[in-house]
Amino acid sequence: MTEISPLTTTLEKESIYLGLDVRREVKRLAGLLTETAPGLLDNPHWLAAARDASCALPAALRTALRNFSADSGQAGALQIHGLPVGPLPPTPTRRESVERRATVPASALVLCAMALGEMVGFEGEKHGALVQNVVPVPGEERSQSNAGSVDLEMHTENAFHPHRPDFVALFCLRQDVHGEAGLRIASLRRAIGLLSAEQREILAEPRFRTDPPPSFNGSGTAAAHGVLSGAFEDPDAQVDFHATTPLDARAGRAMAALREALETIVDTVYFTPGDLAIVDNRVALHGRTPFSPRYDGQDRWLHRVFVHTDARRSRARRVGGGHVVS
Ligand SMILES: O=C(O)CCC(=O)C(=O)O
Ligand SMILES: [Fe+2]
Repeated sequence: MTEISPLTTTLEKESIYLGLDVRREVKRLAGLLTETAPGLLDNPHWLAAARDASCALPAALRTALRNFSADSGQAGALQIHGLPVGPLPPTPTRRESVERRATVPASALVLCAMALGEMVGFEGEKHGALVQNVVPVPGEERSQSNAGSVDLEMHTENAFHPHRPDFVALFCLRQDVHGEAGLRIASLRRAIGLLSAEQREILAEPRFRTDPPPSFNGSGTAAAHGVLSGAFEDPDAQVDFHATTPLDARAGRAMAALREALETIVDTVYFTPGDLAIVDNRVALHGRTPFSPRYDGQDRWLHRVFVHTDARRSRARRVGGGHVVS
């Protein structure tokens, strides 16, 4: 039997509250970016300015982000409270909604994301936009996507994709009026000790398949893969409990055990506006509790971005070296 050693991770804080001076400075930097030509998030000139501005973030915030990107800790997630949001229009209700304009909240999110690595979008998802809206959409209530409002099953983001994000950042602009919607985060680092060595070995074997959603036009791998990979004592996860299929009965039982272990340690985050949650998509899964949208312009509204720590690795899948992964 393989020996299981305790994990040593170093991140001290899972949640940080920005002080007044830091808030003011982030707001000032975000404000400058709203005025930076051409004022469009997906534009390379604007992104270059945002990358520079990210380096000027207050040291306390920059340090927290840098340490988190080096080691996301037992929680595999970081929450930052107190980022600027400002006055908002009604919550969008359209499908595939994205933010293209350099607004204050989008700029604040980009400033933080750029401190972790390079932002990417996916061609098959929301037109490759870097900043996407996570909003409930009428008619999509039951969909297993972020447009739905039923329980969203725990998943690795874009689990099927060889260049799935390293980090997923979700920034709250508006919470739902009933306060029901919660982002659920489950760290594999907290769950792994609840599994037997045999279950972990099965989970690491290519006995699972994750199909891409139809919008991705068959890109990605439908080849069999392990749900766990890398270090036995601190593995990476690749699983979506809606989209991943075990290929035999023992694999199915091991996957069910993993699901139960994750449910034992899952955390639920109820946002207030200005809260940012960054999930390390390699070691933590996320999902969402059900909620009751009203489609009255006051529904829950998050911005979402994806980050790669090493953009070079996906170069063959990014046309022209841009930020959209195919
Ligand atoms: O709505 C949420 O809190 C999370 C939705 C989600 O999984 C996502 O946008 O990737
Ligand atoms: Fe997700």
